[in-house]
Amino acid sequence: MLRFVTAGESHGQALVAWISGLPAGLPVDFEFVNGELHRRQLGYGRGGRQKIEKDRVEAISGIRHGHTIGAPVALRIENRDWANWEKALPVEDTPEFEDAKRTLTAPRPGHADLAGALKFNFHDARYVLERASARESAARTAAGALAKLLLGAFGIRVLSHVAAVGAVKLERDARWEEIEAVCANLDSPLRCLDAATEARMKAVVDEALRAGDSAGGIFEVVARGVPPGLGTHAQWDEKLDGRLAAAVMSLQAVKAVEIGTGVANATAPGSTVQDEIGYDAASRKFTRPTNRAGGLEGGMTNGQDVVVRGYLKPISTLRRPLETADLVSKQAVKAAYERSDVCVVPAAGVAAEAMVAFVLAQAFLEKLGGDSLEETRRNYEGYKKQLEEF
Ligand code: EPS
Repeated sequence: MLRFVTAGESHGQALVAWISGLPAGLPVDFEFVNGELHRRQLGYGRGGRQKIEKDRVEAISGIRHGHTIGAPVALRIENRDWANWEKALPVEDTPEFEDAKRTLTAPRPGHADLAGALKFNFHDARYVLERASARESAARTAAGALAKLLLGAFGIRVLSHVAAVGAVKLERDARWEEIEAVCANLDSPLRCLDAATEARMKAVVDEALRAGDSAGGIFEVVARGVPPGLGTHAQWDEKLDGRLAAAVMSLQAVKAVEIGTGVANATAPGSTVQDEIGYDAASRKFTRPTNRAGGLEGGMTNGQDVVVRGYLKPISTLRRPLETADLVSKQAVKAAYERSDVCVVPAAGVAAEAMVAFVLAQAFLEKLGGDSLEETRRNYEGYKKQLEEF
């Protein structure tokens, strides 16, 4: 069973990802993994932290001589900012550092601060926010990069672009080639396909920065080359659309997930929503003129591109803070402000690629997996033959 978990606080020593269930024999291209980490750090609207961090992964286990060995993989990403936090967040109880503590008692509406403080009985939200921070998504991106390498071995690719920042939306469909190009362009400010729209998106970020506010938006993840039949209709918790939605929703600040054109479909007549089915005798494949289903029908992939959108609320740390109640005094105060990003839609999109890739890799291995890459490849070739002969 392919799975991963992460550990690490935003300003602790490091982030860690533990991945289990990868088949043996998968070549691990660390340049690719580090490239994914770099992509996640980009984006117009990032704060000062990204000038400190230069995320790179170190593999501690499960990879030898450049290949997975069928054992759990542990990855570590150093937090360079730890040097500035050693006294504030020491591992051992060090009373001499008491004054260095950076307590946070004015919970930010929308952040995990208050719910976490109540849950764990902390009168300082520091420990809660350290783990709730979206910094954790760097570890997910590393785990997802391994999933991408596995999928890539079978011709499956997962990319994303930014479909909205604030109220400024890309008002047309994205072609795969455009998504490829914008992902390859590391100088793209917001990973938006359309230059004029991107300029208006940048203005939204500028205005949020000027006003001490923050901006949300929408990212769209697209997976190409996914064979039909991953996931299943047969059991609620195995339906792939539900699993993808949970994975993307679990990313920090994502508050809604859409598959294909799911939102618009809800208010349109059924005849204009379903994707009609054709057959191309030459390629011996079923075809669709449209992909409103986002590549998923009945909880299974149908061979079309898998399209998942995430809706990100604006970041809850505001330079012009909202009203809150102090955790200790219970008095009305302004919410805490500490260094933060203003807009993270492009970064969240990269983390969402990782989540989508990981869930697709899970479903792929459930159907076709073997203990080694060669065994998985044999299974995949057999399935491809079945599809060709259908
Ligand atoms: C975050 C607050 C900021 C972000 C951080 C997420 O960190 P800091 O408080 O250190 O400035 O930059 O995201 C990352 C560090 C990252 O790598 O994505 C938060 O509170 O969620």
